[in-house]
Amino acid sequence: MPSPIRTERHGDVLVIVSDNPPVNALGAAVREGLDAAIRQGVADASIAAMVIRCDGRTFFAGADITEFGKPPAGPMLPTVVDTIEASSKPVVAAIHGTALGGGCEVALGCHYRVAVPSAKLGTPEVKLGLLPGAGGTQRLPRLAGVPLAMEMTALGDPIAAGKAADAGLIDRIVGEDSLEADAIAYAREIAGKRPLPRASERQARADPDAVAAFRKVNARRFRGFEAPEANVACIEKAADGSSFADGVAFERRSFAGLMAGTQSAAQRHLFFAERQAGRIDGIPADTALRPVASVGIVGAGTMGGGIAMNFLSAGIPVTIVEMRQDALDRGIGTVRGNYEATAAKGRMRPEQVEAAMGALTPTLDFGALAGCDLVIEAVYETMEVKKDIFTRLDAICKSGTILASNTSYLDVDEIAACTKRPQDVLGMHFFSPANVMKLLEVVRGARTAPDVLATVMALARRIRKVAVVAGVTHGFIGNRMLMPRQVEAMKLLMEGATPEQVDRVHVAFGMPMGPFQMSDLAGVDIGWHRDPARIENIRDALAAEGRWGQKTGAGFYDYDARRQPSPSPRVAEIVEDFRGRSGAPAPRDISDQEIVERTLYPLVNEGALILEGGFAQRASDIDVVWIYGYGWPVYRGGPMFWGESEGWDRIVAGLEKHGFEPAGSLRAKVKAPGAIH
Ligand code: 3H9
Repeated sequence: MPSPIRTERHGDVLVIVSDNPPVNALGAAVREGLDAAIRQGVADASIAAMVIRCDGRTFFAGADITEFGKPPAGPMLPTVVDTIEASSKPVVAAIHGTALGGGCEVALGCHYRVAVPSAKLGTPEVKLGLLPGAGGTQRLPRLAGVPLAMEMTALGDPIAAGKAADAGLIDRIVGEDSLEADAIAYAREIAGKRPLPRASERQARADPDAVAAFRKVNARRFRGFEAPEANVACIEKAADGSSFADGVAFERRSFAGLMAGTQSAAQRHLFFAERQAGRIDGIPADTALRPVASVGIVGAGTMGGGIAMNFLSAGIPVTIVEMRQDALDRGIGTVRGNYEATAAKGRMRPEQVEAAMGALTPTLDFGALAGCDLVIEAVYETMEVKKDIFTRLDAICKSGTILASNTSYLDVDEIAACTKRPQDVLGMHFFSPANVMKLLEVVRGARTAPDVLATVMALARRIRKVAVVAGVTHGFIGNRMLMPRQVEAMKLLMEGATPEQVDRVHVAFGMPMGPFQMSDLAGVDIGWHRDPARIENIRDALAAEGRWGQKTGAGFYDYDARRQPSPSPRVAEIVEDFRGRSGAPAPRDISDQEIVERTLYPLVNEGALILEGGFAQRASDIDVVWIYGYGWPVYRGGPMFWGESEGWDRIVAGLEKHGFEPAGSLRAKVKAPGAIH
């Protein structure tokens, strides 16, 4: 195999070039080549300075994540970075694209850094449950100061070249199209300067109050995660007067500890899961896509408006149809209000708000959808209403228009069957609030054409969603798995648990909220038959009393004027009443562990059944659904990853103990452990 690293002489400057597509990850061959090239430059008396740059779309995007967990090969990255820094001749990093993680650390090991204006620098290791492990936590604060180093490492977001230059991380911003030439010229300028500026030889100083404030401000965001605090601790170490060597030793220990833990394994799993989710089994990657230059939406309610915003924000014009003017006005008002709120927070410019609103055409005329490339129906969940809309769309839309339903449960094949073009029909299940939530379940009907599915999956990327292909099954992936959890949560109430206890266990697990908090937020009346005289379960009783959740100030909890919940004596009475009427045994103490086993194990089991039925392409897709659609804690990797780390034998035993029938594939896993696919 030829080395991905080559060297090119430009007079007395040696340019070291990496060509390791797609993102110049620092795999073993790259590290080996870099190490050898630096030594070559140092040894060659005719070379005065060196430049490191990358071919392709980016500077090194980090260590090669696929190597993690495998036996080490070649020189280790910290050693390579030390070799660069120790060079007796100046080394200049020439940065374009993204210098991330180990790539940023290579740049920090260089004596100088130049970058094009569009370049970004970052240490996103925290998003993989890690920290910069090649001296980054020690060099970064020494160069950029503790506050920025804390932000970059513990939050993981990259910064633009301009900001990096202001912070002292970049020595010169060079021409967007003349990176190499400008870097060589810069190398010649500094070639004779001594001593060489080495980050490791500088001092960092921390303000303890600022560090404490940083921890406090981000406490919520860091809840449950191990890596952010480990990053902060390393930055503190760099600034507590310890030697660079001691700081690096501290960093190495922390890095190794995180790498061996389940959180990082979970987060690395998600990195690849998210990228894998976009691939459609059985459809060639080069399938010709249908152009989507205009979108129609039926229904300007909360969902319709939120869905519209995704396209408007991506510059795709939207025609939105309602039946009544007041509903249309209300919907458009909400869209504008949302954009203006974003602008007020400084995340959008007023002219961007106007551009987005200018691309929105509100109308009462259904016929205005005729020319749209994609029409998404977002009305309420009644099959008859949906069928009526699809029949009308079928009659008016031009040939080739993709017709999508935003249904959360209904049979997409049945909807498609009322059209003469079932091949053009599929589900696009957005999650509420649709302008915020990243997940999109793309529901592939039995007759959905491959190019229709491929087009919508590609479109999802354009509107910055994480899309997952689901099959036609009640509730698709996410909501189908939610159902057993909700059923069991209600049973737990009858047996003696309280909504507070069940929710607390879920929040402690890392979910943003528990099943009862979720019901109160979504609306206890969702799916209610609307007959106050017909009370068959606790939910009916709540709904009949107008306890519809947060919106009515009462649900499974009581709410004060600021929507702060408190335990509800009335709910306790209702539960007690039901218990009496149904002849259920007296309430008993229920352990937190039982709540986990009875609400989360069946959810995982349902995931296995979904896979067995072919309604999800792969287990990692299910994990993506739960992370991006339901707030499953990232550090637990999604339900299927968690099931494996919990142990399939434990899951199966727990299911059986509580009277559930474990999926066949889970039983099989007990005999042959490993990941479920
Ligand atoms: C680290 O550096 C640890 C060190 O501190 C310590 C060491 C001791 N490795 O995202 P894309 C693949 S940890 C291997 O679709 P984009 C990716 O899987 C690392 N593979 O492109 C995909 O493959 P496929 C810290 C990688 O343009 C393909 O490249 N660095 C890596 O949307 C294209 O990726 C990071 O965490 C990698 N490091 O975004 C940066 N990176 O086509 C992680 C990507 O088969 N990477 N791949 O699915 C990113 O954030 C984005 O990939 C990037 C490009 C912004 C670079």
